[in-house]
Amino acid sequence: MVALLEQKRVVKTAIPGPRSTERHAQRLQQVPTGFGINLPIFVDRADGGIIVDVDGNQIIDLASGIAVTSVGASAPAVVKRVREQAEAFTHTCFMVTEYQGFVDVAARLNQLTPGDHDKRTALFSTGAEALENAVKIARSYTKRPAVVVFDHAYHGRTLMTMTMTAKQHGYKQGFGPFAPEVYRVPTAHPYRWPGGPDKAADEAFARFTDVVLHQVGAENVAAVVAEPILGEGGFIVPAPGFLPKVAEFCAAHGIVFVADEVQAGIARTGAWFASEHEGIVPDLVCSAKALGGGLPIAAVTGRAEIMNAAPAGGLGGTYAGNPIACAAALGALETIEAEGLVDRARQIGEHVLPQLKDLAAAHPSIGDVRGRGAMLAVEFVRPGTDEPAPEVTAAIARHCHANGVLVLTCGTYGNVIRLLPPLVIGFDLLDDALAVLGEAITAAEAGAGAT
Ligand code: PLZ
Repeated sequence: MVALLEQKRVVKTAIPGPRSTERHAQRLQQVPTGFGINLPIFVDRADGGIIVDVDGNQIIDLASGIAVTSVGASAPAVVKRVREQAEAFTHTCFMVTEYQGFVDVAARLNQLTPGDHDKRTALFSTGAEALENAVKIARSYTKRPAVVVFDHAYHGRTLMTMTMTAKQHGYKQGFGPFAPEVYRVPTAHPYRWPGGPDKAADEAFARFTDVVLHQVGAENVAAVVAEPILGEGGFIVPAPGFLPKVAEFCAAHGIVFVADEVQAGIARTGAWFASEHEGIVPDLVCSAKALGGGLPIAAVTGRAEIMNAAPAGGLGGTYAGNPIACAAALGALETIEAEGLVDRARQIGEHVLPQLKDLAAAHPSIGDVRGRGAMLAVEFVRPGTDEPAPEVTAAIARHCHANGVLVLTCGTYGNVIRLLPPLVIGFDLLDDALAVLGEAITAAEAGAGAT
């Protein structure tokens, strides 16, 4: 992996610096405030583990544009294929005339997703669109209306996926009424399960079956939609055994089990798909984000008989599987294979998780550290309790940002720092970023103690 940019953290100005600050002020005159902003810096270039802003700061990227640029933000194979495709043609609409890239991406996903049954793949542009279509397909196949989702779930910002998303503030407030026939059940959250982590899988599954059988009626459920690791909701790894049982229950009741692998899929967790860690073979898999290596593309992949249930003309979209996005996806998948990035994600986890555990041992504000591969998180609480500490978390993120490390927060309670580095990042950069994170935690704990 040859990064074009110098892979080194360099803080030249305050972050955000004067140029970014000026441009941000212009943005506020042009763009609605409904778009949030994590770190208001304007980006000049990005590659490997480094983002260069317009003030010349070199910032360590622990966000990857929310798990998108796993192969780096300008991976050569992506750039080359995108350039060649743009020169050949930019668009035809796959429903108007056909092109090879769409079929090639579908074939790759049919092969890479869990299970060796006969599969089909439908391509779209965004993760939310993939989830919307998974629900449409499941309803067509089962001829049932209901969709079951989990606490802490995030599935998107469109009407259906916003309804399926758990967290109100930041995603749903003021945007209702929501779509009907969406039912929510607890997820087996080991850290926050009232009966403790050992009981989480069995008790959450008991609650799931109770709701599905007695409140909804299994015969009315088209799909159960689950993130194998919950992303925006707090990087929650469900207690082992919970999701396999849910998938088994779905199979027994003719319910389509949909894995939302939009954030966790495509090598991020040290497997091509996070479902693999528990041997789950979902009926449908939604992927997006890292699939496109930075260009917008999303997919629903699944059992041929389910995928083919939607009537002809029932699926599509003007830009669904756009040729340039397909070229980028082929470049991203090629890069993941050529550079061994599935293994690399696992190695990142093996390298970083012990360091996060050391931080947890040293810092009373850390309640939990968790994750798989390069999808890792630290949850902050008031010392000695499990009460969320979102303001401490925000202070830690601010400190990291000011010192040239881009981290993102997440979680239903806003008290989780998540680490989503590009998989091509060097270990030296990761270690540097973790040192900054450690300093940030020390400073925030001192600040919290002082107030
Ligand atoms: N499913 C599991 O993580 C997108 C959201 C950013 P889109 N997550 C980032 C924000 O605040 O808007 C996501 C996800 C999971 C679906 C989606 C939706 O994917 O490509 O953002 O539509």
